[in-house]
Amino acid sequence: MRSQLKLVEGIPLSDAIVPHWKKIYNFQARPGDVLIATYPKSGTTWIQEIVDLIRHDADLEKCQRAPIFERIPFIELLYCMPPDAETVNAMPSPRFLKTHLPYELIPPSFWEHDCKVIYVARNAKDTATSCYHFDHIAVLHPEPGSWDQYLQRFMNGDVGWGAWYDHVKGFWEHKDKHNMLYLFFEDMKKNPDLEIRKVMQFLGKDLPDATVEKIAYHSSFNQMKKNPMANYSTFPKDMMDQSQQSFMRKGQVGDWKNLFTVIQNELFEEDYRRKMSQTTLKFHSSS
Ligand code: PPS
Repeated sequence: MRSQLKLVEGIPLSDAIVPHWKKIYNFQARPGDVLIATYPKSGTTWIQEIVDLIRHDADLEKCQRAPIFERIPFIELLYCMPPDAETVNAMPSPRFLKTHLPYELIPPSFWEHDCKVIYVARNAKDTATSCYHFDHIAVLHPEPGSWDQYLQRFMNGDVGWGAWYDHVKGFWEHKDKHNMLYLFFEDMKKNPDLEIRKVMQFLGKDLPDATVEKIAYHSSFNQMKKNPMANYSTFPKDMMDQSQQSFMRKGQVGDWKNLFTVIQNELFEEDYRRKMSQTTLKFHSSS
């Protein structure tokens, strides 16, 4: 059964999440917890794998102890699929957690405890492209419809977790108020070692060059695609049907060019300029 979207504080969320919203918003973060926050399809799983590798000094056995969605649980799903809230409450500190919630909806306990937040942003057109492909296989999202219909909904923010524009700007504009590292998917592609070092430094880890190289290798697209603990192949099939298309789809910058028509691109750019005109946030590969 496909999810429908329902509004929470004006943000469309899956109707699998909405009945549990109060409990999710009241999630009790603990001092030392680290939150990975992203808009969907922006490199969440990639940064999760990097963080887990850093945390375990690139010990592969430890990093293959469980699928990524168990190692770094997704707080919005704690009341509709495993790992559940009880399991997450029993995890030793520091816990590493994932969310797609926009800045305004982050459970306040993360800010109260000054938890570290790692935000990864991906350029709008590749994000829309990845979301569109993913929505064909992910039951938690409504059917995407045609690409043209989907793109319109993306531009209107009528998609799960709301408008990309508000999401990336929300964290960007508040990053200096918090213990937050703001990264870009495109930078991670261009120079993974450099971005891995930023994460290490943020997490207070000092690892030798050889370990950084090992982390970059094992978190590369090709290695993660082959790794059942990173590629979602163990995720319930009734929630994500990878028979037609893999979760680890292409992992590229600029794949939007294979989907946007010239006219769609022009309309998108015009709308983008309006929505992003008041921010200092700039993406390197959005055109
Ligand atoms: S989710 O479901 O929102 O948590 O998805 P998320 O992990 O944020 O995003 C999935 C997209 O990220 C790509 N990906 C990677 N790209 C490059 N390198 C690595 N290691 C990597 N891991 C995941 C994945 O392929 C999805 O992007 P697309 O463009 O669809 O391929």
